[in-house]
Amino acid sequence: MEIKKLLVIGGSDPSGGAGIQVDRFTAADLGVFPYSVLTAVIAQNSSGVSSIEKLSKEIISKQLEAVFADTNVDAIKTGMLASRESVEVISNIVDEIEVKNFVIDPVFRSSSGTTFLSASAISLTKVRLFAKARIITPNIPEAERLAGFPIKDFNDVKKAAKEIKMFGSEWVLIKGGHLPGGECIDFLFDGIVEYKFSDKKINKDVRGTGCIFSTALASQLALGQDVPEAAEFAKKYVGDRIAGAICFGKNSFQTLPSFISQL
Ligand code: PXL
Repeated sequence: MEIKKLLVIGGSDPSGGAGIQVDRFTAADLGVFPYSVLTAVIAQNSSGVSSIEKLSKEIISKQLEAVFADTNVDAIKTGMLASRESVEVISNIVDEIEVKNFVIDPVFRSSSGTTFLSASAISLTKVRLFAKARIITPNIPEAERLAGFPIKDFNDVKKAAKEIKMFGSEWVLIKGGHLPGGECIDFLFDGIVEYKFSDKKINKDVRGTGCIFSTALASQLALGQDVPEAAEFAKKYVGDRIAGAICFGKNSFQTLPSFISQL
């Protein structure tokens, strides 16, 4: 059997609730081998972020070179990009290797609200990275930032998806979890076809759900599924992780991969 490979690029969370650690768990849980390149080291736990050290352009570049000197990957997923410099380095490598399944989770803040990406780095991400992506997966606050207007209901979600699609990605998926109501409705759009994926909202303070969702989606793309199938799968998978999340720390809940949990 051929093993599929996913490269995740993002920040480190020592508590394993978000970032690279949860990305690696997720890919492995879905039978995909995870490569990982760090953009930042973050001191954080279930109560929040206490410190961030962004890695230099040079070491990010060297990590990418080290991975690609050995192997090709079937998909790349980016999470926290940390700086303008890392956006540039990643943009260059994506041009060189021409990966088909490039998934961008536009992480601007931590789950607890700490800023992860400056306004100028967000602008650069839009211009340099989005057009190379197979899919980008903003949540509601990220979609508001990208579209430039507030999102109050599902109609606004559709308008925002159209706006964000203009940056040139093949697909846009807006995660609806931050909207009011008992349902969490995700909207997937390729410029023509619209898909809606709906699930019951679970009221639990769980970190890293966006990381899990985008990594599950990228893993399914690496395994050969098409985008709507992969998005539907990822929603169900992250729903199970939220349902099975437990409290290890003092505040937010911790997700567990299915090889540890019963779900
Ligand atoms: O969930 C977004 C995210 C991404 N990457 C890292 C994080 C978080 C949220 O806290 O810590 C490293």
